[in-house]
Order: sequence, then C-alpha cells, then structure tokens
Amino acid sequence: MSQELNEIFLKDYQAPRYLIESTDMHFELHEQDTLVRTRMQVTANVDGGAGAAFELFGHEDVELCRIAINDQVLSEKDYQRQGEKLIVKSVPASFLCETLTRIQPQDNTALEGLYKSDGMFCTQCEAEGFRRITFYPDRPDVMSVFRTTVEADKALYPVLLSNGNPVEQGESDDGRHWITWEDPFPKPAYLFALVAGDLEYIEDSYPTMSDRDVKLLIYGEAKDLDKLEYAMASLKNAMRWDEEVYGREYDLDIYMIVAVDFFNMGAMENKGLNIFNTSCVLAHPKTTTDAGFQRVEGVVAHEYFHNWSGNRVTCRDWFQLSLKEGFTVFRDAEFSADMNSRTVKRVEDVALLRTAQFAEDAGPMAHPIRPASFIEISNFYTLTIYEKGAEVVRMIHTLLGEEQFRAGSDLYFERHDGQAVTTDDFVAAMEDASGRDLSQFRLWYSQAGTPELKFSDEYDPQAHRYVLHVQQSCPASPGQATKEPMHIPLAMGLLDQQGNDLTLVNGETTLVLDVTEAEQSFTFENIQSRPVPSLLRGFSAPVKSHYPYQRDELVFLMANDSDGFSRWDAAQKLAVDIMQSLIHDHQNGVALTLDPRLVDAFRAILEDSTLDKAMVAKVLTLPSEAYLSELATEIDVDAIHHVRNFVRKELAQGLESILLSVYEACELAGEYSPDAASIARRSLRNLCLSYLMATEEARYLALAEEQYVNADNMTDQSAALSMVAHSRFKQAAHKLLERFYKQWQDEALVVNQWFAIQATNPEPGTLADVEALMQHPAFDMKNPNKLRALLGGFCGQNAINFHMADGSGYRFLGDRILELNKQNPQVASRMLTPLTRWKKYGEARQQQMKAQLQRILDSDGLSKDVYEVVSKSLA
Ligand code: 0A1
Ligand code: ZN
Repeated sequence: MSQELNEIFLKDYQAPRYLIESTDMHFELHEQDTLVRTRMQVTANVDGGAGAAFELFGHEDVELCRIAINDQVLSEKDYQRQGEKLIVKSVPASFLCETLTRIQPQDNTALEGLYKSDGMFCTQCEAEGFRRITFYPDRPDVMSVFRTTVEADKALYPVLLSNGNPVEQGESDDGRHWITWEDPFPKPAYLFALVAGDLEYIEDSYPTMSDRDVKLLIYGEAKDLDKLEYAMASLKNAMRWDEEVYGREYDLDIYMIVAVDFFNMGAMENKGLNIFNTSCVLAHPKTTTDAGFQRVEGVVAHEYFHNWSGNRVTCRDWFQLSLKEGFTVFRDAEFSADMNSRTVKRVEDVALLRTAQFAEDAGPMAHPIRPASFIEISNFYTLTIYEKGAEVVRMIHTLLGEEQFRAGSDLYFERHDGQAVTTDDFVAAMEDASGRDLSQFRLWYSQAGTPELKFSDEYDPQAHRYVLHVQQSCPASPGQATKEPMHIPLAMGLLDQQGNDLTLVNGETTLVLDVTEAEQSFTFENIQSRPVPSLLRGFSAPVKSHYPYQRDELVFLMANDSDGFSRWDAAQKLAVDIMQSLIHDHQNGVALTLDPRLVDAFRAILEDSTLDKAMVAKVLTLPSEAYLSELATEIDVDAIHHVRNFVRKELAQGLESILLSVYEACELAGEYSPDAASIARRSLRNLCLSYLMATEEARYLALAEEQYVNADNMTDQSAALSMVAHSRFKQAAHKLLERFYKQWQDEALVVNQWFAIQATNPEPGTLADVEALMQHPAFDMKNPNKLRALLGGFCGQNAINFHMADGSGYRFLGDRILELNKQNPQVASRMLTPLTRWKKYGEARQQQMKAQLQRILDSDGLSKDVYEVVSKSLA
C-alpha cells in the first residue's frame, strides 16, 4: 500500500515558505452546492520563502473552480496537484491569492470541514478539516487574521456566526441575508469556525479583571434552551478561575458556544466560537446524570482555557499537540478539583489513566506525548497526548511548586503570545523562570511506554535507619527498543506503627524524591521503628509502582495514610491482590473463598460516618475488569468477570445490613443540586444499591424499582435502570427499559444512555440485542454519539460479551468498521481500539481478532485513519 509512504516525521519539519497576513472568506450556503470564495494576502517568509513554490492543501472532495494570483487566473499548467497538495510553482514575494471552491456540506458524513448537523451548518477544522472547505496552507504555524462573510437563506438559517465580532450585515430581496465577522487575532485555520442555523440562545455577560464586559452567548436548538444554564454558570466560573489562578483574561468582546448533535469529539475551542457536542454542554437534572454535569463543567472550562493555552499560544506543528492539550487538561483538572472534591477528581483521573492510557502505552499505537511520526494526525488525539500529557505538566508543577510554576506559565504566555511554538519552548520557559534543570525530564516528551518503579527497603533497628531502594525501567514500545532512565518525582511519606506520619525533613511529612537513575537508594535517619512507606502519594508520576506490601499493611494504609488518594490506592491494591489470587484459583479449579480482611476493611469504611461520602464510594468500588485486564500478562476474560462478580456478591452478603442502612441514610430530600456534597450522597447510595442487587435477592430488585419510580433526577433513575437491566431479573429489566424509552424518546441524549445501558449488559445474548437495536428507529449510524453508545458500549465496555469465544463479537465489529471506514474515518478508527489489543489474549482469541484486522487491511479503499491503526496493529 502506497499509504505507508505518507508517514510524516517531526524531524522533517520546515518553517512555512509563505505566510498569510489576512484571509477574507465569503460563504454562499445552499442546500446543494455551497460556494466558498477565499482571498489570501500572502508574503514570503523571511527564512527562505522568496522564490519557493507556494503550497496549499485541499481535500479531494473540494472542487477547485478558480484560482488566481494577483488577478491572473491560473490554468492547470500553472500548478501541480500531488494528492492533497496544490503547488503553485512561481509566485511573487507578496501577492493576493484568490480561490473559488464548491463543496457539498449536506453529504459530508465525515463531520470534518463544513457539514450539516440536524439541518444546521457547522464546521470542525482541527486538525486538517479546513482543507475540506477550501485550498489553504492549513498548518498551525500559518496564522492569519480572518474576515468572514456568511450568506444564506434567512428563513432557514436566521443565525449566522463566525469567529470574532460581527461588523456588517444585510439582506437581499430573494430571502437571503448575510453577516460579516472579523477576528482581529491571527489564528491558524484549524481554529476557524462557522455556524448557520435556526438556533436560539441564552445570554449573559462577564466583567473581566480589567472591567471589560464580555457578552456570553450559548446557542442550541429551541427544545434544548432549558439545558444551557449550567454551561453558562460553568463558563463564568472558568473565566474567573483563569484570572485568579493564571492571571489570564479573555480578549474578545463576545464569547459564543454552539451545541450540535453530530460531532466526532467532545468540543472544539474555535476562537470566540466554540462548537460543542450536545453531550458536553446540555445539562438538566431530569435528563443529565451527575457525571454528565461534571463533564459539562470540565469541558466548558477546557475549551475556555484553550483561549490562552492553544489559541493565543498555539502549536508549531501537530507533533506538538500535547503542548496545548496536555497543558489544558492539567488546567481543567485543577479547575474541577477546585470546584468540587480534589481527591475525588484525582482518583477519577488516575483510574482512567491507569486503565486506558496505560493500555494504550502498552499497545501497538503507543507513542510519546510528542510523537516522532504519524500517518493520520486524527489518530493522535489520544489519552497519551491528553491525559499523560497533563500528567507531565503536573510533574513539572510538582517539581517547581505552585509559585515557580506560575512564574513559568507567566513567562511562557508573555514570551510566546501570538506564536506557534513547541513543547520544548514550554519546558524552557519553566526552566528559565525557576532555574531548575529539566534536561533529563524532557525524556517524558520523547519516550513512550509506562515506566515501572520497583521498590524494596530495609530497616536497621540499631542505627534507626531506613533505606528505600528504587529501580526504574520502561518496557520497549514500537520503534523504541531501549529507554533511558527518566526524571520521576516520587512523593512519599513514612508511617509509624500507630499510623502517624513521620516528620522527614524540615517538618515535612511528604517528600518529593528525585528518582533519576536506573537504581537509587534513599536513606532516612532517626527512624525509631520499622515504618510503612506510603509511595507515589497523589500519584505524583504516571508510572506503575511495585512495593511488596503485605495485605495487612494495605489495610493499615487504607485506614491511616494522611493522603486521601493513597488511602484509595491502598484499597485498590488490596482488592487487586485478592482478586488476582482468586483468578489464579479459578483457573486452577480451586473453590473460591474471599479473604475476610476485604470485608472487614470495607465495613470499617462504611461505618465511619466522618469520611467524605464520595471517597467512601470510590474506595468501595472494586477495580474494574478493564483495570484487572490491563494488569494481567494474559487477559482471561471469563475468569476476571467471574471473580469480580464473586467478590461483589461476597461483599454484598457480608455487609448487607450496613449497606442497607447507609443506603437509607444517604437519601436526599429537596430539589436536585449538582453540588459536591449531594453528588457524594447519590454516588454512595447508588453504590450500596448496586452491591445489594449483587445478592440477587428479589427484595433488592423491589428496592431498585422503587428508586426508579421515585427518582426526580437522571442520576438515580438511570442507576436503578442499569442495575435492573443488567440483572438476571429478565422480565423486570424488559419492563423498565420499555418504560424508560417511552418516557424519554424525545430526548436524544437520554436515548443514547438507553442504548449504552443495553450495550453494556454483561448477561448472555447482548450481541443479538445490540444488532436489533441498530435497526431501532432512534439509532442513526451517522451520529457518532449513538455509535459510541451502542457500538462503543458493546465493544469497549462489555468484555465478557465482546470477547465471546466463538468470535462473533469480533466479526460484528469488523463488519461495522468496514461500513464506517468511508462514512466517518475518524470514528471508524477509534472504534477499532479493542481489536488492536489482541496480543494480550489467549491464542484462540488472538487468531480471531487478528483475522478481523487482516480482513479490514485487505479491503479496498481504506481511509488513512483506519489503515494506520490496522497496519500498526498487525506489524
Ligand atoms: N481540540 C479539541 C478536541 C478536538 C480535536 C479534534 C477534533 O476533530 C478531529 C475535534 C475536537 C479539544 O481538545 O477540546
Ligand atoms: Zn483540548
């Protein structure tokens, strides 16, 4: 396949030959052909531009009707087409380039470029969607000011939006109207946006720190107008937070968010005109779960924070993607931690990282947070770039401390405002502001894979000396056989036998050790008795850590560690250790018995009413099947599923009465509110109910049904529904699912939850249900949210069914990928992920998974997206 030749390398980066000073666009939107006129004022770049050819990019679906340089229309012999490239060989040092292109947004199912979502026009230009609109040097280091005129039928599209401020408008006799928008900030084309539709909005204003009033507008369909308030409140909180924590003020007079139903990702930070997946902006107690509310708050903040970390300072090239994404995820995580419970947020982020990012880091698509090459950049919007990238920024924060980190970010923004820069520039600003040497730390940007820390220790009772030994290593990853030792900040403390923190240095009870060598030892003097170490507090580095804890020590840490995150982590380690032994027993035909220490430890936590309820719920949640799979050398799907269910049932039986009383004590009176304390009560209450349901006693089915009926909010209603739907009470499940659909059939996002609950049912027969649901009138193969709910739910979150021994789950996914490949390459390639992990399974499953990958690879017309993932998975 010639596609292999299209691999792009970071080492080949060259500065752009030409820069675009200004871009003036005119969109004539129609039901069939949309016409786009683009006028670019171009000048040769100082370094080596003059005399070079002028390169633009355009997708094959874009019809080039006309191209002119300084009013001279070019004929085909004046330029060359090479794939997506259009090369004009001879141009003056400064010139006007005009193009006219014709596109069909209504047929655009890839949802990149200009497309239609439920009758409205909208755009998605990151990373290379702009080339599906017009011919343009759409690389992030070409930044231009944009003036955009949108013209459309006034009755169908009364609202016409683009980046910046509206400056002119008018209408014509034929029922059409137009508005011109100007964005004074130079930006790369990936931040361009346009929306045209019949939209309603809510409006508010925000006084900035220097007392400018910013108009805030959130647009959606009329039926969703009552679901926009929470996003507005979150936006204002995020604006205030960025002023207070980073000293960053918003810069335009207007900030707009538009909710669209068809969207490949969560949301997009287009300058002054964010476009959001409805799932990340709409929120209402009746239709949105607590997790949904928190997602809205986090994503609204994330896109807002991009205005500085992404837009004002952007990426030089796409290899630098984590420059904006890692930093912005770190910023939004800190914001959410400040708005809600810090420890809970940390636990959630670490759980995601350790299950899904660690798995990615160990798979065939593993890449450093600054990849060295790619075939399709859309494949690199990954957990590694985002979440591990955020962990790397967090480590810099840990190493420098709050104050110096802020000095570093101030310097970064000041030094690079208006520029397109690299991750190295970011690290350099942090170094320059703090005086700290981060040269070894930079390896985090170039080495893939999850480092492992192996600890051992010794205590000398005569000398009162404790020594902690650390070995670090990092497994090989594609293209990187060996790794250098990294600079790993290790936050740790020592507990005495009573469970109190020992004071280590300067009155500190938590130290950050610099682990920098392959093998290192740290000595602690004046330690009166053998301590229990608390390691990697707060998860101070994205690594796997191994210390030979005894189960009793983990129980001790669960009860005593002063670090909330580490108490949760001790509970996870204890449960993992117990479940791994049980998996071993199950595989060897040994009858299972649960270590009573887990029941006792869980009881102690349930009985302690002083603890944060949200953390109690987290501590009592067993490690997921996905996490146990990540930890396994060879994944035994059936054993993992069986053992986890066994442990849940044993815990439920052993703790039945206290679970029931905590369930009752957590009931909330009064109106729903998504504040941290109420969310905590609901999560603990639903956790108790799910354990009680694990007993499979009919009285708890009745309790779940009662909760369903009485629920005044989606959190409690959908929790009850999924417990019943996933139970062995088939009739009750069927009845409740029907009832739920009847109630919510007009709410697309709720119907998606209904799809997801059915797709994740671990009971046998789910594949047939999913196949039937794909024919349901509410399902739409072209809508990514519905695909994620049904296909993503089944293949990605229902291991026991997806991995059925007869391979039917794999065949089903293979069929869907082949259907989706042309229709929406980005979504197709994301959905492939579960198949790419074939190496972790037993021989029989491996063969069947590989057969599907091979079948996809052998088929004609593969998109670059799917080709890259499949070919790398089979390599
Ligand atoms: N930059 C956005 C995410 C995003 C990335 C790519 C997209 O299309 C391929 C769309 C959105 C963010 O981080 O929120
Ligand atoms: Zn982002």
